[in-house]
Amino acid sequence: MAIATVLDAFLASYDRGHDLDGFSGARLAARLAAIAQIGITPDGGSARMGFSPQEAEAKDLVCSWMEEAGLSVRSDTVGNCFGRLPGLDGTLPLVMCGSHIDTVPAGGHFDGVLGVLLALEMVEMWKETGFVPERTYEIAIFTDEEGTRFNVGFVGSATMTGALPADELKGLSDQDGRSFPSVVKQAGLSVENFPEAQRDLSELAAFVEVHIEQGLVLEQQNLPIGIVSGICGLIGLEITLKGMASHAGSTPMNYRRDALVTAGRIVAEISALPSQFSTTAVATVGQLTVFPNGSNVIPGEVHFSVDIRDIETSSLEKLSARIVAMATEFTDRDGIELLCNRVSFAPPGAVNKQLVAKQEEIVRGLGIEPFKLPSGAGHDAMQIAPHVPTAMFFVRSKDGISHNPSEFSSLQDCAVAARALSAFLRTLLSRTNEF
Ligand code: HGY
Ligand code: MN
Ligand code: MN
Repeated sequence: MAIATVLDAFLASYDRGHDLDGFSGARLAARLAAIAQIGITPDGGSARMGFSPQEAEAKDLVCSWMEEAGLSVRSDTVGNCFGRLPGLDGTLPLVMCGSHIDTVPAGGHFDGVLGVLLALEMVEMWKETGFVPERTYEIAIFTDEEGTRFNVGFVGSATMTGALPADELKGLSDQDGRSFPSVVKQAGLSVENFPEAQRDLSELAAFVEVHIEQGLVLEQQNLPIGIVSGICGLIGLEITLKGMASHAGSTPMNYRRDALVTAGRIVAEISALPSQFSTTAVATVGQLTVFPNGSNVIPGEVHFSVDIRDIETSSLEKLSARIVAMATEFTDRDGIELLCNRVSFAPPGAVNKQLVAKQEEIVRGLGIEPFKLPSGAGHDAMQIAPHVPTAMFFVRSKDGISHNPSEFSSLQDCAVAARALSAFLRTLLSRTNEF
């Protein structure tokens, strides 16, 4: 759907009766539309790569709203932005809530953005209802969650936790050969200063992220929101096959070392493997480039990505190992050279059981059946979960579509998510709650 359609539909079908507890559907819709305009693509999607001018512009816009709402705003050396609402007792560990606003190359308007805007909507709601938190409340906009440019995701959140040392980033280059340091330098940052963004996570009592589900489960359950029971881990591989470029016309078929034919066999087999390991395992080849990429040249070299996910580390690792073994088998048989690099790894994210129980109570209190579901998608929350009690809410995705301009969640469902998030955070922000 083109942006006007998505966002017109967003507000047009909204019943203002859902404007409860200080929530304003019109304010959320206007802000989502304003961000959607930044990096809009010809087909009405979003293109705001990490460290791009578009991501920076969108972060600046949200930071201006945070300042207008009376928050003190800062950004760290990796480009994460934080808006702080001081609590009555600043000595207590704080509660953080947030997500990301960078996108995949032709993404939608809700992935990450909804979580950031709802984190800010809390402050607006609490101003209207006179709620003052005992603990400090901090909104986070994590930079480069998608990792679109360098195929390493969660750069902002993983740098904040210390899970991603700057040295692992310095050697990266994008598809145009641009180095990571030079790209972040253009964004006004220096990878040398990234370590200063690492945070003492004992300052955080809890982390909460609201995100669109990006799947079909809540729609099938006919529920507006769900409670995330765990976040799939992921392994990223980069594979290069080297054959022999040669003339497409004069080279007999049995005399070829065609890297693309072997790559095709491997890609097809990758799609068949996950079900042999678990019902939640998935594997995707999302990027593939052919060299020299001439219609009359036998492909000499092929590069492709493999994105592997599962909720359990053991099956995730076994699937990854099987994919590498299969690729080795196929390339040996075809006389093709294989280079395989593991470029990213994020362990499965475990949410906090006590927080989940509190979420269930809150959702039930809204008259909605609490429903727990795993996240097949990765989120900044999975970087923080090993260090800080963490919880996530999901908002229903229309037709389960995401990473696509047609990504859509209804404003009604967002209003329900806002009320659940507000009630949940108000519990966490009281001094008496220890998790
Ligand atoms: O890839 C993911 O799961 C997320 O969208 N970064
Ligand atoms: Mn995403
Ligand atoms: Mn996301």
